[in-house]
Amino acid sequence: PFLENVMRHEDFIAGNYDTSFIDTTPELFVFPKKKDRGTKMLNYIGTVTVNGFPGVEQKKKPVFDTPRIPKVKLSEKPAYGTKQILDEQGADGLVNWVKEQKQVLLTDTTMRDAHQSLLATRVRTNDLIHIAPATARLLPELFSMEMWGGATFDVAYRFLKEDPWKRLETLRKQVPNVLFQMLLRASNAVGYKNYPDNVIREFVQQSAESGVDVFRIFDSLNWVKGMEVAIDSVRQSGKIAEAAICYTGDIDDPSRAKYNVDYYKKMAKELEAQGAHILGIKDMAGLLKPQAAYRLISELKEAVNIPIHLHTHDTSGNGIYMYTKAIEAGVDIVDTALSTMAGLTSQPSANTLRYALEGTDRAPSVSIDALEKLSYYWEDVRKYYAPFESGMLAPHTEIYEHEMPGGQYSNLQQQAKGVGLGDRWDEVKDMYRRVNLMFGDIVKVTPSSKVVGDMALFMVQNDLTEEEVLLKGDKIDFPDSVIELFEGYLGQPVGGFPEALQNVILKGKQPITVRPGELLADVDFDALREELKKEIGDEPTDNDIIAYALYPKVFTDYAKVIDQFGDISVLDTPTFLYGMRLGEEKEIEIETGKILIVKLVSISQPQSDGTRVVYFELNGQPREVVIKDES
Ligand code: 3PY
Ligand code: ZN
Repeated sequence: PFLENVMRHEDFIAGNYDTSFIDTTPELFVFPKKKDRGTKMLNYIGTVTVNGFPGVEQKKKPVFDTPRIPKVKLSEKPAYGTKQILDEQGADGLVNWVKEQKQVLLTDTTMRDAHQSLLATRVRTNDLIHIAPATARLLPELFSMEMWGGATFDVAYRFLKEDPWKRLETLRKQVPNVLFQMLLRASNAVGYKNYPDNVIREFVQQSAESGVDVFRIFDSLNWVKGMEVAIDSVRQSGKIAEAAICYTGDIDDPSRAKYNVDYYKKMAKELEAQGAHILGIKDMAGLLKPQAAYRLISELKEAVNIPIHLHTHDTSGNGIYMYTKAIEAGVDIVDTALSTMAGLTSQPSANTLRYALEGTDRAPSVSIDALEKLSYYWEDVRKYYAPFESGMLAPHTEIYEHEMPGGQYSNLQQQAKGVGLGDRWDEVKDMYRRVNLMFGDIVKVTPSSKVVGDMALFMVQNDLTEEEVLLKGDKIDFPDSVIELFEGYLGQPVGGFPEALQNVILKGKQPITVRPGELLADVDFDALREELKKEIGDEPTDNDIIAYALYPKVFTDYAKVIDQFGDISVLDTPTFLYGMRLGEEKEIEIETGKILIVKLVSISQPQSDGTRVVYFELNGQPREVVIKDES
């Protein structure tokens, strides 16, 4: 850089210098902070090659087959679909269209819940955009594609170092014909705590503008009051408000009478009155059994006038049987994943359900050939993410006992390992069940499920029983999340909190019973813009500001990584997770038409300061980067 500064200096170019030039021209030593994109990219590849990727223990890069992308005519526009119905006829027009369908409609969750549940949410935008154009052309009959929300927002910034808004906008361009669906945790947005009302409104508005059409809104305690702002914001945006009931317990088990059919019918009517366009039944752990599904759906169809959309996880292996009973009872839409991303803690397989319904008058009109071809792609891509698989190999019927949501299982297992309880995982699962009962039998879904998990770990770690918690509680420092739950900051559970336990946990603090949003001051977005601008040294976009409002530290950490390495979302996943092999050559398209050809030539032994020199060829020219070896 020094020589470059000299060559570019206007006095040097003008020949206006003598032997004192270097001593009298201090700006020659001011090197540009921003490195070029090529160098940044080599720095990333060097870093991940030398030090690996968090959560990927194997450092040697495996050889992967090229994913099989089905051949489609990209010159032909994707067929007319639900997106056009919404755009042309509005939310009510779309709802009427759903009601007119004889067939059961399908939502494909492959791009969100399936990988959230199987692969710790790690699937990158790069793998989605390679299959999106084919998906739009092969599955135009889908009701929707769930491809955003839940944990994808946080994980994109935190672990994948990519912008979730760009994912949404890019996919939207590629899939102009099928509704896009997201999971919204009501007042918790896509986070783990309640946010001020204006943050929820702004988040919904920006999501709608960027491409989300269907918002599945749920409250982690089934507290309808906590869903009001989110439902209203979605209605204001002109999009579809799918208000969901989280299914817990067992309507056919008299010992769980709190969550009986009447409880669900009452909540369904409340959500319809709140303005829900569609009623979601969110069976986040996969607890709804086949006969119960028939009964629940039959009674809900009587109770409300809006379409019913059923979601489940196939952990028990009963998913397809349960869906066929729900479909017999008249459910309008069900959530499925492409077969190679389905089953176990993910959704039931679309391919399997398609065959199961053959010959019935409710068979979905999706093409089996299309489902199979798209499944090949995911079979190949899933292998990239093997380090993030949970290790669950077969159905777990014990789900009916511990009731842990599909998306939580592998996370809590990791958390347990992290605190040294890896070999006591069976105890943790059983404690999860006991903590739920101790908490008064609550709904367990993000974020309430996380609190139950935190408490279960805490009790196993400290060898505590329920009785001991009550007896010695005044001397126990409970986890923060547990205190917040009992303070009412996640809302109110049906029937309230068990009082004796609440007193022990709160130690004299007064719980709230109003909507937390009523107590939280609105966020000043102008002030936030200024604050963020100072933090990242650049003008933030509106998307950046709302992301910063939701996840301040996660967002600024992400911004730092982008400053250091540039846009690494353009890398193929094997290179992103494993770096490069010696001698390997890669073409990296950093923007349309601009390609870097990178070859890894060699890596030096560690030097005395603990760094290694990584030698590359970049577009045929030798380049080297110095990487600190963290091992
Ligand atoms: C989420 O909130 O991310 C979930 O998937 C809950 O089931
Ligand atoms: Zn789910």
